Amino acid sequence: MGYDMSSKTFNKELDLKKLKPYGDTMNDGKVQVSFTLPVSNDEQAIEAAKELAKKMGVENPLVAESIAIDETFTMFIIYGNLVHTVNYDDIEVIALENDVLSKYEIEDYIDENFTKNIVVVGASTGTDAHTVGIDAIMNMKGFAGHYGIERYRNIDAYNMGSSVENEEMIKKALEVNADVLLISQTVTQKDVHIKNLVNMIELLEIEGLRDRFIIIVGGPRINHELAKELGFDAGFGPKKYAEDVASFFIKALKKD
Ligand code: B12
Repeated sequence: MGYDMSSKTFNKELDLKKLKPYGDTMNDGKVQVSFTLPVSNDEQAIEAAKELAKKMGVENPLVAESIAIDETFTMFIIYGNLVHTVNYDDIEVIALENDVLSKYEIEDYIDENFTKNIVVVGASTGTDAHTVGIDAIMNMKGFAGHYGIERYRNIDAYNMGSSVENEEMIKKALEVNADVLLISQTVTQKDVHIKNLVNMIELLEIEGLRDRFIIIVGGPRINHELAKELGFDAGFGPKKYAEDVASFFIKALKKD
């Protein structure tokens, strides 16, 4: 499956069983990769970066940028041709089936199906100090043209901010009689998010509270499959907004 630049003998027909990246010709495998090496920026470092790229399956690596971060760290941007392919037909995902309504449709749905406002408590939990994700979902002003749920007429939203301990969030949820918990996790280094999310579910289970709330997690590295695996009701990643999550929880609450 090599890429022979000189003879250009590679097959230029799209084959979903051997899917690979596209640059300007079908199956050319063009990719850009970026990483940092803990060495100084010199010829030896550039060669090491190329060798690593080749080991990743990037043929004809071109080091487009080698930038000294300081005397002993260098960041590289490399272009090349990926040799690997995937069989697209074999790819299976556990995706959330979610019929997304508009803000106004969600408000109407709540009017028609519930006798009280929906109460939502949100936070970025554990040691996580990132607030922009949870704010994007909750803040009145919204994000990227999507109003946050604080603006929804019949949702009472409590945004606790960041670095909120799981115990503290549960306490607040009980205090305001929450229906839904929204948890944001951005930092995934050393799987800290997994430990923290598992701890949240364990705490709720110990207290016999797991089924009392719809519990949803979101963040840049969160998807629905991971969320379900960890015991959450749903998971949302990038490019998801208040309408996505609210459409999910109103219907999940209706089912209960
Ligand atoms: C801003 C920022 C910070 C700010 C945060 C300020 C603040 N008030 O939030 C500060 C400077 C504090 C910071 C600190 C750190 N950061 Co930082 N930070 C970022 C940065 C640049 C942007 C993140 C962001 O705001 N994204 C915008 C939001 C809108 O996107 P989002 O979070 O994905 O949210 C969307 C979805 O994921 C989803 N979503 C998110 N949450 C939820 C929740 C629910 C319920 C739902 C439904 C959906 C949902 O909806 C949102 C809208 O679509 C990223 C790099 C980047 N460009 O992404 C690094 C980044 C996230 N940070 C990183 C790191 C490592 C750190 C530090 C550990 C650095 C350090 N060594 O100190 C610390 C950690 C501090 C801590 N204890 O948490 C890494 C994380 C790597 C990893 N995989 O773990 C990143 C990716 C940078 C990098 N490339 O290394 N950071």
